[in-house]
Amino acid sequence: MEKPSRVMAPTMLDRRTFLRAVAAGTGVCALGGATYVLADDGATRQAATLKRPDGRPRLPPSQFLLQRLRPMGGSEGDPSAKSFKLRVYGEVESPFEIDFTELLKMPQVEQTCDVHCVTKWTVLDSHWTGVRVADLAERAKVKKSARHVIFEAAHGYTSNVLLREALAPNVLVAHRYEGAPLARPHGAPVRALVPDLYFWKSAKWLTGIRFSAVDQPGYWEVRGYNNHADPWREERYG
Ligand SMILES: Nc1nc2c(c(=O)[nH]1)N[C@H]1C(S)=C(S)[C@@H](COP(=O)(O)O)O[C@H]1N2
Ligand SMILES: [Mo]
Repeated sequence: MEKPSRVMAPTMLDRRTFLRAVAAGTGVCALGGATYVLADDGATRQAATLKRPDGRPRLPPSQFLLQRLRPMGGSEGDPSAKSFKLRVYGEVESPFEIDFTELLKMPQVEQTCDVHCVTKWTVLDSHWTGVRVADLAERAKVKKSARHVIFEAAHGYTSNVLLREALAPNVLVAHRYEGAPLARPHGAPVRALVPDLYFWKSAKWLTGIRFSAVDQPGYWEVRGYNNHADPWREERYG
């Protein structure tokens, strides 16, 4: 069988829509029961007709569907929850460090959201558990002067997000994906999750959250990628 390039779960679309997408294509094959590979872009086109509650299309321009996250690599950090420490600091009144046990004692959010990689794959309805960056910010007492959040990860990887956007309720420090502890390639034990920006903003193997008055373009942002990274505006490159 060919390597699947476009895969999706039929449960994401209603049955009629799914069958219409299949009919428009040249073939479908079952992969492990619940997964289908579409030979054409029918399903992706159908997904593009879905809308978010905020009116934006579920599928941002030029994206296609995958069923699960594709591991995109990067320099892995220590995956052990036991040695995990997250530093929350910078433009705050009460900087702190939190270990994994303490992180689990903070309010836990379970959420379903879509993620969009700049390499053009999208995963709809991914399930995550984690702690809101907004709750960590409140605990640190972020100063009025703060405007940016810098996510810091193993081996110097960073990503920058506007404070206003990092405080959105769907921005998490995530430790579970699809009902299981985060797997190592996806950032174990803890990653950032910023669903409404291209996925490179979602730093894996997270070590710190730094609040800042000034912007500091991150790893990809200084290598030609867009500083903001809004998938609906196709902010791919700088
Ligand atoms: N620490 C770290 N985080 C990272 C990266 C990385 O190289 N290092 N890559 C980013 C990019 S470019 C993407 S698309 C996503 C991929 O996440 P995934 O491998 O879980 O699919 O992680 C982001 N977070
Ligand atoms: Mo990426």
